[in-house]
Amino acid sequence: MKKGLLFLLVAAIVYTCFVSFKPLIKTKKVLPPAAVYPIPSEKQMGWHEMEMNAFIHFTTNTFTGLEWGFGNENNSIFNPTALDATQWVRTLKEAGFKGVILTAKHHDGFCLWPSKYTEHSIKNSPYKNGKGDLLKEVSDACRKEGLKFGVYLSPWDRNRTDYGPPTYIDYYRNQLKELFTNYGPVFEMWFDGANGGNGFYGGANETRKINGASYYDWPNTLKMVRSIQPNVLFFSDAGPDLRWCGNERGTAGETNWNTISTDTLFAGKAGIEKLLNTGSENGTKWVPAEVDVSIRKGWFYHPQEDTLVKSPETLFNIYLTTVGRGSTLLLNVPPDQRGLFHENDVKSLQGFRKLLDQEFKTNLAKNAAVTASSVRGNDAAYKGRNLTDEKKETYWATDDNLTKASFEINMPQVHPIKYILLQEYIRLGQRIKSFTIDAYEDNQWKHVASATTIGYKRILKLQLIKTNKIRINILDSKACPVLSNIEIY
Ligand code: FUL
Repeated sequence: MKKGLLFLLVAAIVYTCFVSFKPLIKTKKVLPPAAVYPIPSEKQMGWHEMEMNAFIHFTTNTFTGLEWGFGNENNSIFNPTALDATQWVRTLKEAGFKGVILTAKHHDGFCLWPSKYTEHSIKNSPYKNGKGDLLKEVSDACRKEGLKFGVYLSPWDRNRTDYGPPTYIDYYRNQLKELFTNYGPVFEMWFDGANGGNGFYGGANETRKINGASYYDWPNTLKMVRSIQPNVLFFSDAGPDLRWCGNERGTAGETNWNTISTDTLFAGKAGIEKLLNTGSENGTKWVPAEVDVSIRKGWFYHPQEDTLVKSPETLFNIYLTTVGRGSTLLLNVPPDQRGLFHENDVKSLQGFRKLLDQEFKTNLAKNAAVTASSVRGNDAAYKGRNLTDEKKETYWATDDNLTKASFEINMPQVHPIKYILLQEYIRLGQRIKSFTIDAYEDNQWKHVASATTIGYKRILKLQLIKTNKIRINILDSKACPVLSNIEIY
């Protein structure tokens, strides 16, 4: 009897400790993988997620037929007759673009806002009898439609007498102050490295080259702009926030590292195109590549190019070689002399949207079962199934010592498949160096693709296959792989 009581007492104590107080007992937590530096800043992360932005090139060139205005254009030629900034922004929004970057001033020096520092501007043009302000019209339209607004202000100015001497830098900075003070938040500032040498320069009509490494004194210019708007992202050949991709054809590198060492780079430096295109595996800074490309042959509208607007299919292929290679697309759509996107451009953008919706209609991997070769600490927090839950904050990860791993997606039914989309969890750094894809078809595994980097997003187009099983083999990685998403179409 006594023994029985003792037993009951012990049982009660054990129960109390291990069952009723269970939430108080700590299970050993598996720590997330350590970041592989450098990693994106919060604002760079936001930019990655935008994926598609638009450029708008508009100035006196639209009326003269030039691509690079000489700087001696008469203000009176700038006269759009039916300008509608809302038509621009809505068309872009409907096509899926998230931000707009407007050429506030191109190389010809003509300003699309009534700058108080020059007479070479919209304020002396017939447009709205000199009362027009396109920075205001476009930034207002963007705010109304929910797109972000950015500016391009050409450092090279072929109109200015003082381009070359240091006083021009004050002029340039004064203009930046106007742009960053008067038009609301600017998400991106685009610094163009171009300098073709010759120009009007206030009547001098000569060639002026500057030292691109030192003339503009970028560090102090950026400091000044950041003191007005700390959240702006600076684009130039050399960053510091976003880099040029090295070409204007719409192709990011097939190997595309978001990392690069910028110490010896500057905007306009020759011979660095290849490096900019691929970035470098061991680069010391996170400076992702942005891909600028025009929907037309030129950056500005020219009527003779109305038949040369890129087709929806070409734009879709550009999407695959930009967003599909982990970059952001910056597609230029230039308004015509009326001040409207031309009908052909609008049609092409609509067709592009249709293609995107059609090709990426149903994600066959959504909620599919995943078997991974390894799961970090066997902890469900890092399970393979995180890859197919369509949540960007969950990810699959392996143990630290692994740089090779694989996972298999099992779909309930066999489907024809054309695209595989993968995303690394880049908040912990870009890691993967090479991977292959196999598909299970005719009772066997078949190799269907090989590639190098993934980064924010990688989309691979496959020869059409029919399968219900896909296997991703990570062959090499800078540290243990950390992937957040797979989609199959
Ligand atoms: C280049 C410029 O020279 C072109 O006119 C255009 O603005 C393009 C986006 O950048 O460097």
